[in-house]
Amino acid sequence: FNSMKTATSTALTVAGFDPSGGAGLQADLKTFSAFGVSGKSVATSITIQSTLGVEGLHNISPEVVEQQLRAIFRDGKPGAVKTGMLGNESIVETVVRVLRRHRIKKIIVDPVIYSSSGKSLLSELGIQVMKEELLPITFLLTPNLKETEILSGVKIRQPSDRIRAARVLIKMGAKNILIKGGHLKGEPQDFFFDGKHSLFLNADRVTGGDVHGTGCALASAITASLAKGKDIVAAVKEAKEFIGLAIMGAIKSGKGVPQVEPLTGLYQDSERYDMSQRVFRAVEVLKDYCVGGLIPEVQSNIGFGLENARTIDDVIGFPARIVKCGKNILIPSPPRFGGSRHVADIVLTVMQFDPSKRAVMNIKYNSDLIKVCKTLKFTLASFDRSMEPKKIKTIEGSSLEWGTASSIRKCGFVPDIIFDKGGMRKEEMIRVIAEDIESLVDKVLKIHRRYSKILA
Ligand code: PXL
Repeated sequence: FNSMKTATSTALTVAGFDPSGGAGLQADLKTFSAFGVSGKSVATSITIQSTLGVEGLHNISPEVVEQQLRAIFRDGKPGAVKTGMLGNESIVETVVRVLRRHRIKKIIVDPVIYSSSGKSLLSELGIQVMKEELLPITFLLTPNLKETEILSGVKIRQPSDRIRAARVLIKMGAKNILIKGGHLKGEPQDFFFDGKHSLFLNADRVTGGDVHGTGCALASAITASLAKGKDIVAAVKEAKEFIGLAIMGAIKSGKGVPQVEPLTGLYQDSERYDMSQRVFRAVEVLKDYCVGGLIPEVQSNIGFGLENARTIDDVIGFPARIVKCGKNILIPSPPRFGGSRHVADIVLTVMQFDPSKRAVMNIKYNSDLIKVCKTLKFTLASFDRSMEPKKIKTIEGSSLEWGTASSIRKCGFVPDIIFDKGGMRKEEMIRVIAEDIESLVDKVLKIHRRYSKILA
C-alpha cells in the first residue's frame, strides 16, 4: 500500500436517503467528491421517492442515528458537518447532542422542511427543536424563502425583507445566514449575512424549470470548501459558481424533474481532454492525406465544441491555424480551448440551431470545389456579405455569426456547407459543418479526393 493516499479533508453529511439519487445523501457525497473531499454519510431517514416526487418516508430510529454518528466520530473528526433532512424532533435532538459533545464548529445546516413536491420532511416539533437547539450551534444556515419564513417568523414579501429575517435568525443563534433566492421571481439573487455585513450574490437563471437536489448540493459544496479551510465568504462564492455548473449540467433520468449533477465540472474536464486527443488524431489524418490544396490564403482552422458549448472557451481550435505548405499542411501549435475565434463563432452559431452539429472547418473557395460538394450530394447554403446590415460589420466577430445564421435560416436546417464569395478585404470561403471531428474529417477527405481527381 505504498501509494495509498490519505484524505487531506473529510466532511460528514447527516441527511436523508433519496433512492432516485438526486438529492440528500447521494447528492451530498457526489458534491464532496467533486471538491476532492472524502465524504462520510449518516442516514436519518429513508425516503420513498423517484424523479416524480416523494411518496413516503421512513425515519431511522434516533438510537441508530446516534450509533452511526458515534462510529464515525470514533474514527476521526470530520473537517465540517452538514445536516439536511432530519425527519423528527428526536433525531434533531440526538444530532445536536452528539455534535455538541464533539465540539464541532463548522456546522452547516440546510433546514430541510418540505420536499419541492410539498411533502413534509420535518415534524412540527422537529422545527421547534431545530429553532431552539440546532440554530445555537449552527455556523451557517442555508434556508430557502419558505424555510426562512417558517424559522424566523418574518414574512418575505420582497427581497429586502430577507435582511430582517436574517437578523432574527442570527439572534436565534446561527453565526451566518445564506438565504437562497432561487424561488424569487426574476433574478435568483442569494443574500448572505454574518450579523454585520450583507452580501448579495447574483447569478443568471440557468434553466426554466425546477431542478431536484440544488439545495443539498449547494450546502454540501459550502461544507466541502469549509472542510478544506476556506473562509465563509470564499466558500459561499465558490459554491455558487459550482451550483451554476451543476444546474447547467442537470440530467433528466426518469419521467419527472431533472436532477442536479454535481459532477458536471469533472465530466466537462474529461470531455475536454477526450476532445483534444480526438482533434489531435484528426489533424494527423489530414496531414497524412496532404490536404494543402484545400487551404485558403488566410489559412484554415477547425472548431469543435463541447456539448452545451456557450463561449469560445468551450470550443477547441488551433491558435496558429492550419497552415498550407505546398501540398502539405503544418500545425504550428497544438489545439486548445479558446484557440480559434472566427471558426468558434461559427460553431457556436450552428449549435444554437442544431446542438448535434459541433464541428466546423473553413477551406478554400472556388467554383470547382462547389461543384465537388454538389456531386457529393452535400447540402449547401450561402450568404452575401454585401447584404450584411452595417451595424453588424462594426462588431468584430459578429459578421460570421450573421452570415452563418442567415444561411441556416434561408436553408431551414444546418447544411453540410456554408459558403460566401467574399467582400471588401474578405476572402471567399467554404465552411464544412459536421456532427463531430471524425465526421468532419470524413467530409473534408471526400472533398479532397474528388478535387484531386479534377485537378489530375
Ligand atoms: O431537497 C430537499 C430534500 C433533502 N433531502 C432529501 C430529500 C429532499 C427532497 O425531496 O428527499 C432526502
